[in-house]
Amino acid sequence: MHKELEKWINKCASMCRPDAIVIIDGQEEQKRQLEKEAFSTGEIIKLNQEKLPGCIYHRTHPNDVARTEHLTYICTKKKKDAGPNNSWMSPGTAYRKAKSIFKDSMKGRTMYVIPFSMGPVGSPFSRIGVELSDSIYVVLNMLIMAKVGKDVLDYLGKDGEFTKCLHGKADLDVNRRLILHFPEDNTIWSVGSGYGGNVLLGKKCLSLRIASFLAKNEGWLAEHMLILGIEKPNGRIEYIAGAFPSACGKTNLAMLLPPEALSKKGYRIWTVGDDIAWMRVDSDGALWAINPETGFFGVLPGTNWETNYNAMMTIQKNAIYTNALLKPDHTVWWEGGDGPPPEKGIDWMGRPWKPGMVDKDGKPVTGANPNARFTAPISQCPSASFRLEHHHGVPISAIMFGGRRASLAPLIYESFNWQHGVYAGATMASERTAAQYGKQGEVRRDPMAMLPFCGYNMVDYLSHWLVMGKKMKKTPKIFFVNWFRRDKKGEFIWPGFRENLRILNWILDRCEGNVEAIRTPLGYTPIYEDVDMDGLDFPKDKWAELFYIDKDEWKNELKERKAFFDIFGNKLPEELLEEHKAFKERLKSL
Ligand code: GTP
Ligand code: SPV
Ligand code: MN
Repeated sequence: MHKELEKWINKCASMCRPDAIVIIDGQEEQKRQLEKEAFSTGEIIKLNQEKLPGCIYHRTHPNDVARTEHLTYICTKKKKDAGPNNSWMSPGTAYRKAKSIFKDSMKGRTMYVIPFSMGPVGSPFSRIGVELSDSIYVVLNMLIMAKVGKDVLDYLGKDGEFTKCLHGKADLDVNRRLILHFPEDNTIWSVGSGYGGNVLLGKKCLSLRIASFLAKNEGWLAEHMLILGIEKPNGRIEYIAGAFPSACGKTNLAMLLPPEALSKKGYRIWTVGDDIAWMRVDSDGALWAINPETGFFGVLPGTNWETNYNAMMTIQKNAIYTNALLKPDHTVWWEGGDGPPPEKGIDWMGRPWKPGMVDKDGKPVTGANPNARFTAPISQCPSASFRLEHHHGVPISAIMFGGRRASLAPLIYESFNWQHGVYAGATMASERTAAQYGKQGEVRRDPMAMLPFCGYNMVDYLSHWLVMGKKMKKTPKIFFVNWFRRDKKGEFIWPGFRENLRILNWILDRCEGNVEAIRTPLGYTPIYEDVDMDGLDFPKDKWAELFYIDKDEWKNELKERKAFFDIFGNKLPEELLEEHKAFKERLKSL
């Protein structure tokens, strides 16, 4: 066995004092055994096996339903290495605080050892981690989300490098919850939570926070991005990566079903990933990306056969449903799901529920939590790409940045060049969603959708993006999208979802030099006639509404951008200030 791994497991065990230690082998039999055990304790509920074969249900603690960004820390020796946007704790303090919570916390429980690979085992793109956890729910999720088991241990050999990931539920007390990252030690400690991104440590913690730190040092990119392939009627497949903040449409876009008129022409979508992209400049000088995950951890509310057919297909079997409404027939429902609400059920907090219920303030009580999620294997998605196992992933033709803005930002614009595109990404802002605790709807700056996920100083991250552009022979074009602009009545102007393919198609046309565009102060925007509207009745005046540039609003936006940049003092790369000034000038001429 791997000496360092053994030593580390023993060290953690002597702190947490589990009754037993079990190594997860990745085999079906062990999985079934663990499920059985979790059914008997009530940790997990078996769903209707006729209607949802292989599916299970779980509720997290009511105070533990989304990532807790305010309890998430980057623990570098020097505070400045975490930067002004991260919560920071010194490694000494962090280990000490967490130790006092971890101490004896696994008494009466089992510690599971989960060896996992993010990315195909053996690919130079991949990274190995080992998660120790006292939660069967975590084990079952990890089995879907990453490559788990004996193969990984074999690959690790006697002295392979791995990220040390320790997770314990402890007593699920929010006051004793810490999500700690030690990039300099290649270590993650998470305690006091049982929810998704806080505890599936291969996901945000390793694949974004730790990986972004490694990527900066090693010259690659770890990003909060979906990856999809668009197959054109001529058979060519071009790949696009896109960064949108949490609950802003990555999963939906990644597995989009082409609108009928386009599908008849031969358009197809191939899903590579819905949340994370690791990208490198490959031997050909182009940017290539892998999705390090093997599963989706997607938002349930709003997902139905109409909005996301492929997701619905994916979750009909072998899926984990978290914090949904449990129906009497042991199937599940959520707000914005299919069909009318059931007459009754048990809500995400375990209470009897009926449609129309209101709380003491008169607000509707939802059956599912707004951040209820499904976990399911990508391989079950009808649009799963055939390149998922490729060690170098897919070549990226274009990058999209996007946010949720009710006004201001147009449906799409193309940046003038890489540097301008980095500026567009750096100044991204979006309305807060249920994926994170905090005031919903509030606009916050979220550069490249990485604000909660960058494992080092954001200003160094932005510089790194500029440097990466110089490393490529040909940089992908960078676009900015906003599916969420609203009209005066508060309705979304653009129908979104599958119709977004029309915009993706324009992106490819621009990459291939097939169409001209309108030069605006923001960047290039599409000529209405160049967008394939076959089968969609979307009149030109509504289109104009989507692209209206409100000068006063933008003036205010400029001020907010400047205030955000000021956080970084004189550290901000000169290039971004240049872009900011140039943009200001262009706006004046409007
Ligand atoms: P994370 O998993 O948190 O990273 O989220 P995500 O970026 O994958 O978001 P997801 O695709 O799950 O979408 C979140 C919400 O946005 C859902 O409620 C969707 O219904 C809604 N949504 C997605 N795409 C569109 C769109 O094109 N238009 C509109 N109006 N809503 C959308
Ligand atoms: C997100 O919030 O961006 C997610 C869900 O993808 S979680 O895994 O909880 O971070
Ligand atoms: Mn995400």
